[in-house]
Amino acid sequence: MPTGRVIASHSNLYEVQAEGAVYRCRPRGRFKLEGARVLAGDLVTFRETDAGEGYIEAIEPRRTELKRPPVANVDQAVVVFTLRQPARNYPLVDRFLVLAESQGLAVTLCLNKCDLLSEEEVAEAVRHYGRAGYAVIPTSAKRSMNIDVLRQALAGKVTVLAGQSGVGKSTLLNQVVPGAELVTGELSRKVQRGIHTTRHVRLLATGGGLVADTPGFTHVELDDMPLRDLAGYFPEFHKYEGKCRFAGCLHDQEPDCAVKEAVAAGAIDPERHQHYLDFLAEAREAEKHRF
Ligand SMILES: Nc1nc2c(ncn2[C@@H]2O[C@H](COP(=O)(O)OP(=O)(O)O)[C@@H](O)[C@H]2O)c(=O)[nH]1
Ligand SMILES: [Mg+2]
Ligand SMILES: [Zn+2]
Repeated sequence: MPTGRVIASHSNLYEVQAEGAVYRCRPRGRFKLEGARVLAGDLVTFRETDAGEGYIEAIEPRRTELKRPPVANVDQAVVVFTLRQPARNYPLVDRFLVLAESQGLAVTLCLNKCDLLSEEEVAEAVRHYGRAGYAVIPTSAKRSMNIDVLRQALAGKVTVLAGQSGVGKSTLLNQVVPGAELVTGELSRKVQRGIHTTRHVRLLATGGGLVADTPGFTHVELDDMPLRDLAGYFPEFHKYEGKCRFAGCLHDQEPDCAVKEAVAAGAIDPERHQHYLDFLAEAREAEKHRF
């Protein structure tokens, strides 16, 4: 039986891409009994019944599984941000980064709307996140700047774009994937408010890779995040792991904390550490209400 990749999910109908052709497939009835659901991004075995149609017989084990949007086997998140229209919002950028890290995704940042920013502002943002261990691709969808660089970053991988509404995710994707024809701007916001489109996910093909046409992590609360895991989602903290006086140090009020010493010495950015503390407080609060 042929194998393929689910590139789109509708209510109970899936598009499976295999060797350049697309098959419209329904899942086997027993999936429902077993509580299994086919997701966009799944690698599946299917049986062709009619020309271009078939049944999904088996789902391969998933490497990763995102809830919002529901996509399997995502390799990376590209977190898109800007500094104007909408204004700089690093607390939110860091939240997207933590969500992506907690899902085990590789992360690249994309600083869009560079046409609205000075060279110094772009350099500062690249340096800020570079110090935290992230690559930052400066783009302007409006001026078609560095679209090829972004396209290269997506090649051969399954990617979701994440980021605040209005930063230009759909506009960027329209440039990266010619013919994508995603709705952008005010109109897209109206459509989003009106209907729930999250169950309909489509992966767009680009350079042997796939990119989700719905934004990742639309739900940005850190509800279920265990306190102790949070520091692990800040890559620049990693090299201080195990160097604090107390085992299990949360890098908050504890004395002789290697992370806080690194902040004081200028090796870790204080704003990033502050956002870590903010998220920690939020996770503490959520933990209280869990029992
Ligand atoms: N100046 C400028 N505007 C942009 C750029 N990219 C997108 N926009 C505009 O920003 C608005 C929001 O874009 P959209 O792609 O819908 O953002 P999304 O919510 O992240 O998908 C639209 O009016 C776009 O035309 C850019 O690089 N420069
Ligand atoms: Mg959009
Ligand atoms: Zn510590």
